[in-house]
Order: sequence, then C-alpha cells, then structure tokens
Amino acid sequence: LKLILSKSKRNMRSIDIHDHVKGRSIYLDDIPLIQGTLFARVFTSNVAHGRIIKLDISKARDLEGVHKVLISSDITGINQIGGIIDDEPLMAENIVDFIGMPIALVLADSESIARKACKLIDCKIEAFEEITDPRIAYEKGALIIPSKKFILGDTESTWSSCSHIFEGKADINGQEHLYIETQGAYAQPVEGGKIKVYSSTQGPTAVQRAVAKVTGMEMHSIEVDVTRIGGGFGGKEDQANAWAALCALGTHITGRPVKYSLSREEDIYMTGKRHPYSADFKIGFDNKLKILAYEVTFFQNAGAAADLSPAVLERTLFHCTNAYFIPNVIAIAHCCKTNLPPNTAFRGFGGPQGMFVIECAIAIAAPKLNCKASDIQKANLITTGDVFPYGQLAESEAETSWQQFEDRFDLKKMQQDVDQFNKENIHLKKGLAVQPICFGISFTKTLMNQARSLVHIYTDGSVGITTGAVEMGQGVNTKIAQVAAHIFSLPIDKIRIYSTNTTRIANTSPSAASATADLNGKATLMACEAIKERLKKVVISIADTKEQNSDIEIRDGLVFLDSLETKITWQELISKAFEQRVSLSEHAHYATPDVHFDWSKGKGHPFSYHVYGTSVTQVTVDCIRGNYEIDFVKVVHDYGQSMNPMIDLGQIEGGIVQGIGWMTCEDVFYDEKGKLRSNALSTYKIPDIYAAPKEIDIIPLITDKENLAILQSKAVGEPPLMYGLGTYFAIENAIQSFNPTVPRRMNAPYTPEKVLLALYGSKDL
Ligand code: LUZ
Ligand code: MOS
Repeated sequence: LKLILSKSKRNMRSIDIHDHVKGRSIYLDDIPLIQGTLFARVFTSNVAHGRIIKLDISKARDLEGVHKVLISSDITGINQIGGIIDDEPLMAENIVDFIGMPIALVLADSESIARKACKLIDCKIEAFEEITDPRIAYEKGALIIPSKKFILGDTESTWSSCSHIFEGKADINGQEHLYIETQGAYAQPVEGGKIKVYSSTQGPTAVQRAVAKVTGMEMHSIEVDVTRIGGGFGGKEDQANAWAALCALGTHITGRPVKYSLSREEDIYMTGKRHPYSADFKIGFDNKLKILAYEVTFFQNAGAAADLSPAVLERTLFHCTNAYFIPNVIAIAHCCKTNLPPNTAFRGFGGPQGMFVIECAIAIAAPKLNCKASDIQKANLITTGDVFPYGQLAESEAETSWQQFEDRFDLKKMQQDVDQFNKENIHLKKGLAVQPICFGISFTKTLMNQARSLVHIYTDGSVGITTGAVEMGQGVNTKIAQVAAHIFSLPIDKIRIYSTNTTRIANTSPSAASATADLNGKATLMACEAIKERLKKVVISIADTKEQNSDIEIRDGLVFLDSLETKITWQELISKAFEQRVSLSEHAHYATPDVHFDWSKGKGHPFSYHVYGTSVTQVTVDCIRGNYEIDFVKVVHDYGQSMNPMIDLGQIEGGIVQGIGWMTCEDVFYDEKGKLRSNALSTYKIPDIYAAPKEIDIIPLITDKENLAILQSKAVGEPPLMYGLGTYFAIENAIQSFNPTVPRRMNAPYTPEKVLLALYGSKDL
C-alpha cells in the first residue's frame, strides 16, 4: 500500500483546539461591538398563506430607542434573495407564503427595544388556504420546477420477467439543523460607501451576491468575512443570506453598523430544514434476490420558495439506488411548493432521502422473499464498471467494504445472538440492520466545482493562507494547513489560515457537498507547488549545482537538495528568494477535471468519485414503553487514505449520531395551519449522550487507488450520516420479532411514541 502522508503528518490535532477549549475562538457574537451599532429584528407573518391588508409601523417607529423600521418598499435594490430561482422576496410585499416570513425590519439601540417594537407593529393578514403536504401540492399543480426524471434500461418490459414484485409507500420527515451558533450577521459601514459584512455563513460569495442585489450595490463594494462558524450542516449554505442582506440594507440606509444575531427560537421557526419527502416505489426481483427493476416517485416538500430545493431534488435522484446496481430504473421527482419556510440543504442534500426509500423497498421485500435485508443488499452491490442510473460508471468499493466488514464483524453470529436474545426475552427485543452507503462527491452543478487559494510566504519564513473554505468545526483549516506543511515540509505552526474573505478570495462556492477540503486543498496544493518550484531554482542558484530537476525538501528547518543536506535554512532560503526578487506569493485556481452532466439527457459524469462503506446497527427495544437504546454501530468506512484520522473519526461519529437523531427522536412537526409546533428543544428532541450508540466501532478501508480527493483522503463530511438509516430498520426488525403480525411501516422517524403504537399494531400510524 502506497501511503501519501507519513503517520506523524496524519495524526495531528485540529489547529483550533486550544482556542476552542480556552474560549478564545471568535464567532459572530464575539466580534467587539462598534459604537453606534443598531440591533435588528424582523417582524414576521403569523399566517402561512395570505394577503397583507393592513401594515401600520408607526407605533413601533415612534418607540424610544427605535432608529428606523424598514418595509419592502424601502429596499434600495431589488426585493429578491432567491438563489436558483428568483422566487423569494426578502420581505413580504403583499402576499405572505409561510409563518415566519419577514414583513418588517426594526433597527433599534438594543435587542430588547427591537423586540418590544416588533410587538407594536399592527398587521392584518387575510388568510388564504394553506398547503403543507407535498402530495396535495402536487395534485394542485403547485410545483416549483418541472419534474425531473432518470431512466436506465426499461422497467416496463422487465416487470413480466420478475418473479417477485412489491409496491409500497415511504415517508421521511425533515430535520432541524440545530447548529450551535444561530444565524446572524454584522454589517459595518466602510469609507466610500462600502460595507463590510461579518456573516455566519457557509457561502461568503452567496452572501455578497444577496447583499449586492438587495442594496443595489456592486459586489466590489461589499466585503464578506468569516473567521469560522459554529456549525452549518447545510443550513447556512443559502439561508445565511437573508440576515446579512437585512443588516447590510440597514447599514446602507442608516450609515450605521447593524447587527442581527438570531435567538434560537427565531432561528428554529423562521429557517428551513431538511426536506420531508413522501415516495411511492415498485421493486421487482428474479428468483435469486437480484433486483431487476425499480420505479420510484418522490414528492419533495420544498416549502414556499425554491431556495436550494431543485438541486436537493436532483441529488435525491442521483442516490435513489444507493450502493446497488439495478439495470432498469425509472426515478421521478417532484419539487412541491407548500406554505412552510423554504427547506434547504442539510448534510446529504436529498441523497439520504433517496437512499431511505430503496432501503424501505428492500426491507419490505425481505420477509416475503424469506431472507434478511442484508442478503438482498449483498446480492445487489454495485461493482466497478456497472453504470449508475445517471450514466456514470462506478469505481466501486461497495463489495470490498462489505467483504472487509464480514471479515471483521461476524454478522451471522450477531444475528444468532439477536435471535437467541429475542427467544429468551419477551418484553425486550433486539434488532439488527446492515446499511451499505454510496455517496457521490462533487457539487452536482458542475460550475460550482472550483476553488481558489492565496498563499503568501512572509520574509521571516512564516506562511499565511486564504482559501474559499469556511471552517465550521469540520476541520478544513487543519487539512489545508496540512497540505501546505506537506508541500513545504514545514511544521504546522509555521502555517496560518486566515479568515475566509471575499476581497482575498473571490467567487467562492459555498463550503458544502463534502467537497471543501478537496477543492480548496487542491488549490492550496497548486499554489504551494508553484512557489516551491520557484524556491527550487533559488536553492540551485545558491547550492552551486547544475541539476535542474532536483527535488527540495526541508527537514528540521534545513533545506535538502535531492536528499543531500545543503546547510541552507528555510529562513535563509526565503531571504535569498526575496533578495533575488522571486515571488513568494501565489494565487491558484482548481477546477475538478472531467465532471459534467447533461440534464436534457439525464446522463453524464457528475461526481469526481464516490465514497462507500458498510455499517451494522443493533438496537434494543423496550416493548412495554416503546423506547429503545442503540447497542452499537460498527462500520467499515472507505477513507481512501485519511489525511487526518482524528478529524475524520469525529466527522464519522458526528454523522452517525446526527443520522440516528433524524431516524429516531427528531420529529419536525408543523400543524395543519403551517405553524411549527416543535419549536423549541423541549418539543424537538435531539440525540443526547444517552441516545448515542453505546459503542461506535469504525474500521478504515484504506486504498491506494488514484482518486481526485485531496492527498487521496476521501471526502468525509456527509457520507457517514447515512449509516444512521440502519437505525430505522433495526428498530423495525425488533418490532417485527415482538409482533410479526404488524404490517411493516415506512415512516421515519421512529419516535418512541410511534414504536409503541407499532408494537401493538395500532392503526393510528
Ligand atoms: N450543495 C450544492 C450541496 O449546492 N450542490 C450539491 O450538489 C450539494 N451536495 C451536497 C451538499 N450540498
Ligand atoms: Mo451542505 S448539505 O454540504 O451545505
């Protein structure tokens, strides 16, 4: 096995760890306030769909300490923040589309005055009929974009050759992002009418664009800066824009700094979440457990505006056959407009929902085919050279990861132990489920697969780097520092990673799609290599050699030329280069090669590579109370070669627990009027340490195959979330062993209440 980084270069703590532990890391709310700062708060619609018939802001405006109250007609640019489609006003004009839609912006001397002022706004809304269910939206023709479809082979002519055909319906609920740092922005005036915006965003350029549109300014007059954010999970890919646009509008109009840091309550009810989906499926098998045909129709609950929903919808289609090869597929997806806050990116970006439905189809088929779901999964794993429904050929690790998984974990024995336990226990039942995953890495929108890095070496030999990557706790800055440390053979403390800033790095893609370390890491690699190439010439000029292809390396601060010590130190080399007027800076651009997709055909090569893995989850269900515990999750995960196993392990463990939360206790609940009832952490239950698996065991699948990952360290942000899917089916299997007569139900999450109802065959489900 050819390893790119030595063990000591891989085993490195996050560079942020000391500042985090000491409370020195700077988040939006830690930025020192500038005198004269105004505090913003929005007044929002309390009706899911309707027309504003009265809006009187005078009492709020006249309140002592209120500086201004802005409404849509005060907007100096255009009242539009839609990212993919121009369908989302920043503030309602006369129609409101969801509860929590901003109608007015209060700017006051303090947060509490702003809060009081909002209560003094007199607004009457004539209510229209609201839609909250995507299937009803579909029936009424309320679609955000025309429906999308993938076709592989020919399902229609295949059904007749199937020995077994099953049909069913699956429902999946949404998920609240619950990043620890809520949404927010702080806009400050800069001389010449420019504005600087600090934003808690995954996408500084998206914020810059939205601010430009809303204020009517040009992008070069707006500087967006992000030091780090306290989590994003997709919720700040697009939905950080509104708060930044509101603050910047306030600054543009008043000339004063404006800050808005949302309370948790505001954040939960105003922002969109993971998309709930409802789906119909039909699956056909031969008599050897091979899936011959699969048809699936997805109804995506997009909410009231497009936001990123069309792109999320596409990824649902891309992942609708998960890690399996199915020769005949029709997958259709509808982007349904409802009167809920616009749903948005969330770790996995629609992929997990697509994968859940095929797993439901397999789970429903298994008992009828007299086998375990894992027998079907194993029989259909995609192999290198097989084609995905979207035309890309697989470079598969699905079978390898499954094989290693069987070598490491005795699945048969696990199942026997579960069966034995279930025989011996009446009111406690265990369930087991295997979950293979396959996730495509790259933005599905080809143009987004680009990034830039700006590397400076200062004359004392220290290095400073800016990229388009936003640090959100995922460790991307550490990985970028590792890249530079590797190329220059320098200790990590010689490298600094600066804030993400649109004046230093322009036109960034958001930090998303698991691709941030790959894209920005590759750009950094290119910049460092370009500088190193120039430094090589300097070494050659002073080391008195004719050799032109010599490789240089720095060991313990000394320069080595072709492995020979030169006695030149790194500092001397840098001084020499400066003296010779050699550039010590580089700006590099990386664009992922060979990715493309043609939506008119539904075919192409959208992903630079795929990440695979196999997990097993065991649960114990208390059949009197309906609650449950996760005994363990064991995984073989396809790392390629992890460049930082500690960071990647953190991503995997976090992803698994977040996936478990989505499948079990987290239940987003809007009532029929479109009002969010699970609007606080008392009613929206997230997994805590007791809900986490008692044991998480992660075995790395290490390969030295060429891939397009940074230093062959495969993307790790989103894929592990999908191991969480297995929890649903493990619970379902435990319920079945308690009561084999209950029909299998496919309606995530499996909250304890639903488990209890299912155990006793309730029809209320
Ligand atoms: N964001 C995006 C994403 O804009 N495009 C994508 O393909 C994507 N995939 C995953 C997560 N975020
Ligand atoms: Mo994301 S769902 O990678 O912003």
